[in-house]
Amino acid sequence: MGIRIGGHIEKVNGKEVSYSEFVQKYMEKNQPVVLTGLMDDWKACKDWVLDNGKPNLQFFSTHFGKSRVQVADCSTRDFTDQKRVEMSVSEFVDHWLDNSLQELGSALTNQSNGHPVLYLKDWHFVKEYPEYLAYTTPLFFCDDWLNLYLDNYRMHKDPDTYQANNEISCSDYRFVYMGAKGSWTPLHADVFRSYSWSANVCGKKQWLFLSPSQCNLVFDRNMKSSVYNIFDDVSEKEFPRFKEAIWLECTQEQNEIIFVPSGWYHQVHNLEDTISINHNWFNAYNLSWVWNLLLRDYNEAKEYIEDIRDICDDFEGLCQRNLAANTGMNFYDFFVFITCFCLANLVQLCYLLRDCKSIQSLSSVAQELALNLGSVRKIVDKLKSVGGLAGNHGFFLDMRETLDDPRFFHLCTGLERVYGMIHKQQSCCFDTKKDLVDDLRDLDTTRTYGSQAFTAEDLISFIDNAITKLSCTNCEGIVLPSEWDGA
Ligand SMILES: O=C(O)CCC(=O)C(=O)O
Repeated sequence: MGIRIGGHIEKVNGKEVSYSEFVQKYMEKNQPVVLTGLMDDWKACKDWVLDNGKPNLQFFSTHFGKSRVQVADCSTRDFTDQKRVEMSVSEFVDHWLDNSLQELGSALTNQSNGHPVLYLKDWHFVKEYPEYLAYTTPLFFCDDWLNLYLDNYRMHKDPDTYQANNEISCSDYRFVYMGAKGSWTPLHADVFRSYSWSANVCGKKQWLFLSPSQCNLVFDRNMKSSVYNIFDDVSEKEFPRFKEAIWLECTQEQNEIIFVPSGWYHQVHNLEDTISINHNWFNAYNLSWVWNLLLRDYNEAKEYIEDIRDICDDFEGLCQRNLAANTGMNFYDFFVFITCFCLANLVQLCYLLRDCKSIQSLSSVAQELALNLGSVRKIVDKLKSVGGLAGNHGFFLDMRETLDDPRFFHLCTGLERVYGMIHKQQSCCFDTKKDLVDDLRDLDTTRTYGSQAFTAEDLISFIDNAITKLSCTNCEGIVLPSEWDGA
């Protein structure tokens, strides 16, 4: 029995959508959409595609052939994913070209060539070739805290498992995918329950989506494992409610970009030889998805080792280590991450409000920063309510040290550039690092509340105190998000 298709994904011309419309209709409502018209000037669309619309594989061998990449064999399974091997881009291209030739021969004799379909995935192309500007991230996807953070910091530092050669693979969530017709990606929801966008430089993809409200339907009775391939003959005994699921379908053509919202399960098939560019990201609008996943995975990690609690010296520490290994970050990593963004948003807010004389002159950037702070505060409150940082063995963010850290300065200038672009406002440009740091110091917040955020309570006090002080000096200026008090 096939799957039930309940509808298709909306397609709109990206040039006719404003940023605030995109936020309201898609990011806030967590709805998928396909955007056209946003890839006109991409170098990738010229260099990577032949006149007949096929991938220019020779270009990859010539210019990027030595890169080591992860390649999935689409006919194999490794738990929830396909088996992967590492090879060079040249080897991958040779295999692809070989296979196409044999495919042609087999088509003539009406036989399958029996070769595996390989799919190059998760290639950190931008990190590896920063000078080659293959594309520009469309404005809708620029408020990206995840990649901005990873451009400056590591998400999880574990001295036991740290490997220098792992640098690239943990470095960011900006990828290139390349696969021949027939390559595919099994059913999944994205890492950290981030948003993602995926742009077809050439080729065509079929996407099948399941909304988060129906995701329980693809799980087994124990809610432990999910269906791998929705086109398989899925066992009713194992997945009793699978047949109730109603899917949304989309055929994504060349030069179209799909926005994948948080927590939507999806399966993807390359209907033609396809190259795509793909980012994962999160920001104030989907931060709660990240937190909810972390909490769920933490509870699972804890339950898994519950029977050794009594003989464990540091049970909580072990839970957090396992959480980081399975999910890619733990509560402490997340706490340091949000504290850092909280500080960066405050720094910018201080800077903008310094010269603000009245509410009229308060920019939409400042409103956005206040909204971000409100969203972070809400999450910190949730972290507090589950006692999420109990047993914190020295994981904290020293705010004063952070303010002096060049990496933090880069993060702030990155954030400032993004909101300047989004709100089409003249970048105010922190003239010097000193400017930026002095502004927050002027607020006296780090002095009053101490400089180190160890606990969720510390961070809440810090945010509230900073906002109160800012509101006193620029009173009517800041319009706090309505849910500020009731977090
Ligand atoms: O294009 C693909 O094969 C998979 C992409 C994907 O799953 C995603 O962007 O989340």
